Order: sequence, then C-alpha cells, then structure tokens
Amino acid sequence: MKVYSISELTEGVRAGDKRLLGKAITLVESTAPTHRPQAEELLQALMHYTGKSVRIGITGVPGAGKSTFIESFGKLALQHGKRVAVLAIDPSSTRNKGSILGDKTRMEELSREPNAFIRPSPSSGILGGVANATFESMLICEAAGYDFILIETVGVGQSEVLVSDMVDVFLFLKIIGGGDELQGIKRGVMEMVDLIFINKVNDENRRQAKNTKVELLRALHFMPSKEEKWKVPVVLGSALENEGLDELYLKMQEFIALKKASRSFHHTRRRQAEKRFDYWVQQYILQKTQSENSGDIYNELKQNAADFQENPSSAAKKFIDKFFD
Ligand SMILES: Nc1nc2c(ncn2[C@@H]2O[C@H](COP(=O)(O)OP(=O)(O)OP(=O)(O)O)[C@@H](O)[C@H]2O)c(=O)[nH]1
Ligand SMILES: [Mg+2]
Repeated sequence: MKVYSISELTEGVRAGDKRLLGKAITLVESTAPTHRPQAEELLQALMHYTGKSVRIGITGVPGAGKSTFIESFGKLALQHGKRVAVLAIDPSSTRNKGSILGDKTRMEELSREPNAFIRPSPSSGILGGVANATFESMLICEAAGYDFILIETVGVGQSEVLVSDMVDVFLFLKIIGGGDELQGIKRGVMEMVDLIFINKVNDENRRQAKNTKVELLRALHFMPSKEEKWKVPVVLGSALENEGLDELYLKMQEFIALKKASRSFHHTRRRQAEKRFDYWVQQYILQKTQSENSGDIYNELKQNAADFQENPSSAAKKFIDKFFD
C-alpha cells in the first residue's frame, strides 16, 4: 500500500480527489499516536481552507429515516448547486450490525454523484474520540470544498451533545406513533434543536402528525431559545417521498442567514474551537504524562489507586504536581 506524503494528501484534498480525501480522513481517524504528528501537519496545512461550509447535524431514533433524509436532502442541495459531504457518528458499538452497509444502499444515488462524498462512521474508539475524528474529518471535507457537511448521529446517549457541539445547524428527525414516547421528546434534545422534521408522514397519519406538530410547538414555547428571534419550525414530510424537503431547505437557509447576521454563527464556532482546544490539551497532557520518562511514577500511582491504597484523585494530584514540578 502506497504511503502518501502530507503534501500529496493536502494537494489531493484541495483538488477534490475523493480517494485522497478518504486517505486523509483515515489518517485523522487513526488512534495510533505515531500517526498524530502527521495528522497535525495535515490539519494545519488545510486550516486556511476550512470554515466555509455549513455544518449540519441530524439526529433521531434508529430507523427515523436519517439516512433516507440525507439522501433526499443531499440531492436537493446538489440541485441548488451545493457540494455535499456526509459523515456519520455511531458511538454505540452494539449497533454495528450492518448499519454502514445499510447506509451505503440508502444513500446509493447520492454516493454516485460527483459532487457528493459519503464517509461511514469510524468504527472504533471512545465516544469523545469518535466525535473528535468526525470533527476533523469535517474540516478536511471543508478544505475539499464541500458546502454542506451533513452529520448523521443516532439519537442515543451522549451523541447528540457531541454533535450539537460541532455543528451550525441541529436538525431533529421525528416519527409519529410506534413508541413515540420512547424517542423521548427529551428535554435535552429540544434545547439543542434548531429545526424539526416530522418524517414518514402520509395520508393516514397526517392528522396525527399535525397534532404532534402542535404539541412540539407548545413544548418548544417553554424552552429557552438558543438563537434569538428564531422560532424552531416543525416541518411535516417524507424523506422517502421527497415531501416537505423544499420547505425545510428554505427554513434552514433562513436560519443560517439569521445566525450569520447576529454573529452567533461566528461566536458559536469560536466556542466550539475553544472546546476542541481544551479537549486536545487534555489528550496531549495525558499522552505526555504516560510517556516513558514519567511512566514509572505514573504507573506506580495508578497502581496505588487500583490497590485502594490511595484515593484516585489524590494520587492523580500527586502525580501532576510531580510532573509539572
Ligand atoms: N414510509 C416511509 N418510510 C421511510 C421514510 N423515510 C425513511 N423510511 C424508511 O425507514 C427505514 C429506516 O430509514 P433509515 O433512513 O435507514 O433510518 P435511519 O434513521 O438512518 O436509521 P439508523 O441509521 O439505523 O439509525 C427504511 O426502511 C426507510 O426506507 C418515509 O418518509 N416514509
Ligand atoms: Mg442511518
């Protein structure tokens, strides 16, 4: 297998070469510490070309239709002359029974489009790690000139928080009926969301969908608004039948325009970058503290904690004090 230099990867990404784009993403996804310096070099080289896309997070319970939605919405965006990249976060390892395969077929048409790029979720790593890899993959896609980055996440556990911390627009895909309560109009999600799409609406359930919309709007009314002057819209439609997507597209454009005008678009990104910085400070401190020259004392104190001889936080404090001495 050919090993590419960073300048080859950088140029490939900038030229929109999908194969090299894929390689570049593989590099930042790597959990091997030896790959990290190259990843840093690549990200730094691409830095000036990032930031120009709109980053869109899509959440919803398994089966809500996120992938189908992305396929339809992505094609719509292409019609509007946009280039579209799709990334996925799937933090639950129990769910790897073919969701990638499924997504490939579900986004089949989109994946064949020259102006679209689809990357399945990284399959391993801890929660923060996966999310971080997605963040960096997103930057690389931006440098490759994609206008929209769509991030699919499963609406379970922490993943929504992680995604909402890296996007400009957060979309909640909801389905009516069938264990609706389970998909929890979780308060947390409602506070994060910018747009809601009720999916799989058809003639039989339209009335029910409208009721759900009223309920959602009522619930939203009592939520603190994330964006001043923005009332979270609830759009009815069907990703499969291509219904309601034009309306959603317009609402999204409206939201982005508003966010840009109020400067919150910029400010949110600044806050997100600060969080990434803190994340990496922790990562690198951890890495350094585990490096060979501090390894003994690190292992010794960790052992003490494991043996219940020292309180874990006290042992950690002792280690850090020694380390930064
Ligand atoms: N009738 C109908 N079916 C839909 C619609 N959208 C999606 N589906 C179907 O719902 C099923 C699940 O769709 P996906 O797009 O895979 O859902 P997902 O949210 O990506 O699922 P996970 O990735 O597994 O969490 C598929 O069989 C779709 O064909 C819709 O608007 N109407
Ligand atoms: Mg999916």
